[in-house]
Amino acid sequence: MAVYVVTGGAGFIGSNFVRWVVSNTDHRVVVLDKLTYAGHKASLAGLPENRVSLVVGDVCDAELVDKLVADADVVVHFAAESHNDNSLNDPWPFVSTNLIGTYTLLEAVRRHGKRYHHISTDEVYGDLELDDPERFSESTPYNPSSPYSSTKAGSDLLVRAWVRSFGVQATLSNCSNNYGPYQHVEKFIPRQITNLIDGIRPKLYGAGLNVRDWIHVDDHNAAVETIITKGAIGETYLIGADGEQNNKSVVELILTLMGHQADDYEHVNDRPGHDLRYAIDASKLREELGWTPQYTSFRDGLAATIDWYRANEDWWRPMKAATEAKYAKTGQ
Ligand code: NAD
Ligand code: TDX
Repeated sequence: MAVYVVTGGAGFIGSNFVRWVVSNTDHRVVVLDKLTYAGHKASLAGLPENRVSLVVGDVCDAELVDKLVADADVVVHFAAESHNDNSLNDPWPFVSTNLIGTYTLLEAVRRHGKRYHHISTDEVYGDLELDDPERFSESTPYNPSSPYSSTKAGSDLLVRAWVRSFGVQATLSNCSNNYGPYQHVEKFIPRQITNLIDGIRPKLYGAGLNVRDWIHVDDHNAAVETIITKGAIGETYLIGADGEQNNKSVVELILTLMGHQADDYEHVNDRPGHDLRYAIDASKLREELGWTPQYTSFRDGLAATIDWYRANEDWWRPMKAATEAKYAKTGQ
């Protein structure tokens, strides 16, 4: 039994990680989450109180972070400002949480000699051409495009420097686009599902030819636990499940699965600086640590996700109107 401090554990991937840890290990979890617009107590509902507790606070609060890290065995850092579109409207929270928050945690794990796992994204590598045979690997040079991805890239570099300069016991993972339950309705897949429930047509940025490499959130989280238990200190592991799809085909599949005509969507303003394609080569994780994804059918995973949003309107309804009001301002 170990004590995990999970930052951002009330967000999408973090809350699914907490559920995964409760179901698959005997660890205790202390969630540190600021409960921003993206964090919800409801995402942790029903979890056993003797295994999971929530501390509402900021990863930039050095005193609080120090206290929690002192009592932890492992720190898993999910907390971030995570949405590219928001980072284009107001970059400051991204600089603060993603960079200063990571710095604050690193200083605490350094002081207390604790194991640290850093959650990051494939977006740090920039984007690929549609016809590029290469995919991102651990040796791809960093080339981030947006305020979001550049602050994530900066946070990764802080971790690497703290490993090399101070001997911090850290691992890093960079994952592709996640889908599954408890994802905020600002993100692509839940936005389209909840739009359709509300009788609104799905909205594709630009021509919809941009490609994302989809992975189910439980596969991401199983990989994270694998890296925490089996990964080599100082190493980076890319996480992906060979799930490349362009946005148009994802929208067409959502429409079909929800009983609509596949072409019943609309094109809206494109995202400025919109990355064209992400694609992950996860050979190192598969071959060195033996991880394999369990969700092999995107269609089945998406159908289950649609069912979840249909059954859990109480969870997403409170955030829907404000999210769409924000998009209306940019014509998206
Ligand atoms: P999310 O926006 O759903 O959740 C972020 C959580 O962090 C929220 O609960 C929020 O309240 C909390 N938080 C934000 N600022 C905080 C602060 N200053 N102090 C404490 N808590 C704070 O994000 P997500 O999609 O679950 O992403 C989680 C992590 O995974 C991020 O680091 C992100 O970069 C990374 N990631 C996400 C994806 C994806 O597809 N969503 C893919 C790869 C990597
Ligand atoms: O309404 C939409 N229409 C649309 O076409 C929205 C919200 C998005 N899109 C497009 C933009 C992207 O090409 O869909 C794709 C996915 O968009 P997002 O869900 O915003 O994800 P993305 O920008 O790819 O970033 C995600 O994956 C990597 C997460 O939000 C990041 O946190 C993660 O690092």
